[in-house]
This record gives sequence, C-alpha cells and structure tokens, in this order.
Amino acid sequence: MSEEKKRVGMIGTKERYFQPEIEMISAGDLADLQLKRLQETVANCYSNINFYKNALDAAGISPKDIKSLDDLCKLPFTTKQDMRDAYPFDLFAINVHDNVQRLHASSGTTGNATVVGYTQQDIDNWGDCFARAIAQVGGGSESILQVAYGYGLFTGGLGAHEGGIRIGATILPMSSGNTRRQVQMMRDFGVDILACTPSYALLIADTAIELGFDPAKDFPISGAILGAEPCSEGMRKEIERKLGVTVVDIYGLSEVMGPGVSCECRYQNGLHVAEDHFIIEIVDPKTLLPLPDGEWGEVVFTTLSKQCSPLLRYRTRDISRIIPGACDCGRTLRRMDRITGRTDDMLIIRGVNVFPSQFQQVIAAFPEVTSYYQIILSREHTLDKVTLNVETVADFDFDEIKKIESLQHRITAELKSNLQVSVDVKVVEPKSIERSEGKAKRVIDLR
Ligand code: DLL
Repeated sequence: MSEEKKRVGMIGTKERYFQPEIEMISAGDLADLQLKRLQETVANCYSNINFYKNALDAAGISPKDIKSLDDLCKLPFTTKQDMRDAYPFDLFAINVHDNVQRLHASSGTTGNATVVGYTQQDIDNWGDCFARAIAQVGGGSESILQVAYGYGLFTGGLGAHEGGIRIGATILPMSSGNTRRQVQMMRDFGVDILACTPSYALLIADTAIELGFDPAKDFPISGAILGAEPCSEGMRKEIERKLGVTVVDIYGLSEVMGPGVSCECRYQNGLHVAEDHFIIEIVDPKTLLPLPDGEWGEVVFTTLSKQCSPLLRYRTRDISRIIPGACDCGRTLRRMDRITGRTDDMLIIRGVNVFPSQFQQVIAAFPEVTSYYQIILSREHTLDKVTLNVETVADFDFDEIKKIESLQHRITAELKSNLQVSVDVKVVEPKSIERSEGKAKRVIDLR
C-alpha cells in the first residue's frame, strides 16, 4: 500500500471507498470541476425552475454570466422560507411524475415542510458521500452497519442506508427506538459500525452497560458515524470510551442532501466538505458578504450535481468556519469546523448571545456530571430566567447536600466566567433528564 493511502487510513478491501481522484484532487482540478458543474446547475435552475428564473432575471444575471467561480457571489440566496413558499414541488427541476425516485421532507412544525426530491442519480451521489464517511471509520464491504437514525422523511436513516449499499456493507436497518433490542442485535450480529445521533449513541452505550455488558470490550463495534445535532468533544470522548469506537461527526441537512454534505476523517479535526457536489461559502449573517477562511459565519451551500432539487446559495443558518490549511490525512477537500450553533437557536440571555452547545462545552469539564443536560427558559417578572439542569454520574453521592451545592456553585461560576451569563444550575439525579432516540431536545422554552 502506498504511503499516501496509509495516511488516509484505508486498508485491505476498504481501499475501494477511498477516491483519491476526488478526495485528493488538486485545487486547480477542483475549481475546473466546480465551475463546470456550477454552470450546469445554474442553467438547470434557470430553464426548469420558475422561482430561479424570476430571481436571476431580477438580479440581471443569465446563466452565461457565470464565467468563473468568483461569479458565484452574483447569484441570489435561497432561504428556508423560499422553500416553504414553494411547497410542495415548485423548486423541483423535474416533474414529480418523471424521474423522481424519492421524496424527503423536513418536519413542518413551524410552517410548511420543505420538500426535496431525488432522482436515482441524486440518490447514488448521496450514497457515495455517506460511503466516504463509512470508510473514515474503517468500514468496508465486510462491515455490518447498524443504522439507528430514524427512517422515514427524516434523511438520517435512508441516507446512511444508501451509504451502506454503496460500500457493499451488510445493513441492519434498525431505525431509532427500542434501545434494548438495538443493544442485543449490536452484540448478537457483531455490528462494527453504528450510525445514529450522538445522544442516541450515548443512550445505546448506557443501556448496554446497564444490561451488564462492556461494549468497549465485549462488542466488535469499532466505529460510529454520528450527526444531526451538535456533540461536544467531551460527549464524543464519553461515547468513544463507553462503546470502544472512533466517532466521526457527519453533517448534512434535508434541504441540501441529508447526511454526508461533510464528514470528519479519523483525524477528527474538521469536516471535509464533499466539494465535488457542493460549494461551501461562509457569509456574514448580517451583511451576507462572503467571509475569508478562518472566520465564523453562516454556512451557505450551492449544490453542484443535484438533478431534481438544485439549490443556489442556500442559507443554512448554521454557524461554522472554513478551517484554513491542509488536513494531516492528506485529503484536499476543505474542512468546515463543527457547527457551534444556528443563527436562529441562539439564546439571548439578558443581552448576551449564547448557543446551547456552549453550555455543553462548559459542563463537559466536570467529571461529576454526564453529557445529558437541558436548558429551561422561563420568565421571572419581565426578565428571562435560565435554568440549566445537569445530571450527575451514577456514582455521585446524591445524599450529600454539601457536595451538590458545591457542584452547582462551581458550574454556575464557570458559566459566568466563560459565557458571561447568569444561570441557575440545578444538579439532578442520574437518569432524570429525558433520553432521546433521535435529536435531543436541549432547550425547553416556557416563556
Ligand atoms: O439532521 C440530516 C442529518 C442526518 C445529518 C443524520 C447528519 C446525520 P435536518 O433534520 O434537516 O437534517 O437538520 C439539519 O441539523 O442545519 C444543523 O443545524 C443540524 N445538524 C446536522 N448535522 C449536524 C452536525 C439532518 N454534525 C440541521 N453537528 C442542520 C451539528 C448538525 N449540527
């Protein structure tokens, strides 16, 4: 095996899902590929989607004006509201009765659902992106992949499933829920790769331990592909320790493609974006001007290969940055940092902007508490009040009031000094915070 391949961590038959022609593409070749695909995408949008024809006409741009990648910033943005307004199929470039193989939709809890269609080619590309993630944790055609993301309109389950098909793994399509059964099959079937949300991976690990197993020793599982919600470094380490796995963070969103838009490599130092399928930009959320590499802002994606639901400059509302420089793994696809929050789940606590994930980072430094936490927002007179419930580890002596008070006091002080916010910290008994089988509900707003 070449030194290069050793560095990217591919061994044996697993080499088959390392695609050096893409994953180690030169900057020049990538720019050529992206420009060609961008031109095709803009032409597809203009000819087949009224919304984009009108938006491009209004901006005075025609597809032939896209002569270089620098012209990207001339294109209009697309927002979630645009997608909602297009419900159900107005942003499709293909008639839903023609080559559209599958529909996915985001939950419509705050308005119409956003609906995305996939042709067979779109699904194959998606599978390709997820398969790269499976390879990152050492998976290959001989793997048994347990998919414990929810199946259905949510893209987690079927996205991971497509990755499993693409790489030729044996797929265990558990979906989420029935956690004891997840543990039993993980053990009995000799699962080596798990795909689910980080909070569910932790629940699976804790359930296995409760049932008397030590998955890190007793189970052959060795890799986990976790995403769909933020996961602090502390929580990642806890899952890695309890399950005996390498965890890679995978990112995606239903509007753009579901899981696989970007994914960490085993160096766990940022998520390599599938730049053959997407152009990433980081923009200032206020001015919407592109920001240089290294600066934090809103993540914007333009799709490059999607046939049914192409998107130009989709504003994700997620906050991240491009990590400057090359990754030690040798891949050249650029890396985005882990998502620190969203422009719209930002909490403003007495004038201070904080993201739920920042609470997670602070409590991760306290060995007395677990990674389960909940932020409760309420109103006292006219002021917002924030209570942070944190749960102690099982061997914490919960009868010692002094110990509880001291812990509460220390966490409160740490939050104050790190985040400049005053929070009522409430230490609660083990297992009293509701467990989640999908994305955890971290914030409860009672205001
Ligand atoms: O969560 C798709 C997905 C499924 C990604 C499985 C990864 C794994 P949505 O339900 O549309 O799609 O939610 C998308 O979830 O805009 C982020 O705010 C958040 N999110 C997704 N992945 C991550 C991640 C799926 N790795 C929204 N870290 C996105 C932090 C994430 N947040």
